[in-house]
Order: sequence, then C-alpha cells, then structure tokens
Amino acid sequence: PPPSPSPSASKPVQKSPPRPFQPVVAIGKDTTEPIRGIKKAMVQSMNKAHTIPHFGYYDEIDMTKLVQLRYDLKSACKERGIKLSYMPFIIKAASMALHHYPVLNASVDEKCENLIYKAAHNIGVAMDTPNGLIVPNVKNVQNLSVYEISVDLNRLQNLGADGKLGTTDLKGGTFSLSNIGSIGGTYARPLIMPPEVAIGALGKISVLPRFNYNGDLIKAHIMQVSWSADHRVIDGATMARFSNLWKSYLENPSTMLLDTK
Ligand code: CAO
Repeated sequence: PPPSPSPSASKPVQKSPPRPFQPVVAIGKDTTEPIRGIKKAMVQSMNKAHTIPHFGYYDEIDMTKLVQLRYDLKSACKERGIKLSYMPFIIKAASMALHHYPVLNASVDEKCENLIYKAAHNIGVAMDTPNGLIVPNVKNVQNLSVYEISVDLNRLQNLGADGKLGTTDLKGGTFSLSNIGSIGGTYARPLIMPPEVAIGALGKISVLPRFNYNGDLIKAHIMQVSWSADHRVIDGATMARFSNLWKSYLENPSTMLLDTK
C-alpha cells in the first residue's frame, strides 16, 4: 500500500488567494514604513549578494514529457494528500546533476579563500509568502524521492503561508531555485544567496511552437531557466554542462529512474 501521509502533509497546500488585480491603494500623503523582520533580513542578504560578481547563463527546457508525467502522477499524489507540482522533479533533477558538478553545491568563505564542498544537497526554494520573500530549503534532497520532496515542499509552503517557518528550515541551504514562473514571466536575473555559489530562476511553462528532429512543427511546453553563478569560483563552461545535464533529466524524465537511488 502507498505510504500514509504525515499529518502536516495531509493538510492541503494553502493557496494564496488569487490576486488578478492589485486593489487600488490610495495614499493621501507620504508615509514611512520601518524595514523590519523578513524585509530587514532581505536587505542584509541582498546587500551581501550584490558584492558577488555574478554571471548569467540562460537556456530553454522542453517540459512536454514532464507535463504529461506530472499529469499522470498528480491524482496518485492527491490520494496520499499531497499536491504534486513541477518543483519536486526540478529540485530532484538539480540534485542529480549536482552529483556530477559538486562545485555548484559549495560555499565560499568571507574572503573567498576557500571553497567548502557541501555533502548535503539542501535545495533552497524562493517562496512568495504573505510576509514577503523567504527561502526555506528541502534538506538532503540527494536521499529523497520525488514524492518525499513533494511532501517536504508542501510542508514548507504551509508553514510559509502561516508565517511559521523556523530557522531550521531557513538555514543551511546549499543551492537555490526560484520559480517565479508560478506567478508569470519568462526570464529573471536571480541574486545568489550567500554563501551559496549558484541559483536558478524558472520562467512560466508556456505552450509554444517548436520544430522536432524531423523538422515537423510541434506544440511544446517550454520553460526558460536563468542561472546566476559566482564567477570568482564558477566558470561558464561548468554552469553550462551542469545545466545541460539538469535539462536532459527534465526533458527525458524517465532517465531520472536510471540514476535515482
Ligand atoms: N509554469 C507554469 N505553471 C507553473 C509553474 C511554472 N513555472 N510553476 C508552478 N506552476 C503551476 C503548478 O504546477 C500549479 O498548478 P496546478 O494548480 O495545476 O497544480 C500552480 O502553478 C501553483 O503551483 P505552486 O506555486 O503552488 O507550487 P510550486 O511547487 O510550483 O511552487 C513555490 C512553489 C513556493 C516556488 C511558489 O509558490 C512561489 O512562491 N513562487 C514564487 C517565487 C518567487 O517569488 N521568486 C522570486 C524571488 S526574487 O524576488
């Protein structure tokens, strides 16, 4: 029998209320708001991020097979009380590619004198919460199945929506992903979460015309990825090779079975 869902997982993921139009906010006079809490933490980490010499690398991913696979597995996950999105596959594929390019799962010390290769793949996921941007991480992704990642992501999303994410979930990230495409947009220029050395932003999966290998026009589900990496310690070729491998897992998700432990 399928594993029974954990209590936190069985709670349906809280969807933030649809916000098609931002209500008009009339401000009759200038007002001042102190920058505190999560926003203050963002000031500190982004100021630090800005001292890192970033370079960008962009590519497009044909998600057509993954769109079908998620569709096939979604109801099975729903029966277990879990909402299956694309992120668990994207996170797992990143971890599988990081095994081949561990320098991207590393951190640098303050003076950039040492690279620390991290054993755990703690993949940070940028989250849009009622309290602002927050980046909790799914711990030890290298040991988790896609389903287990999904369970943890659902848990983090629920905690984020309730403003209850604690330091354990927020600390210790080793590599980050930002799915801005769940809101919209094609490209982004993500800022690295120091002391990490790379981050990827995912665009919206859109149905677009493409040519297949036979030259036939086909309907494809295309997602853009925008990587940023710390150019002091990561070269473009490494980023490109990592991205190619990650892309190959997402474009042919059955190949993930070959390498999943
Ligand atoms: N393209 C198209 N559809 C997408 C998508 C994408 N890139 N990403 C998600 N979706 C779909 C999901 O599949 C889901 O569809 P169903 O309702 O049919 O299942 C729906 O959008 C909602 O998904 P979700 O947002 O609940 O779940 P997720 O795992 O895809 O993403 C999270 C989780 C936390 C990454 C996301 O909710 C979020 O907060 N994104 C914003 C991140 C952000 O603000 N980044 C900017 C950082 S810099 O300021």
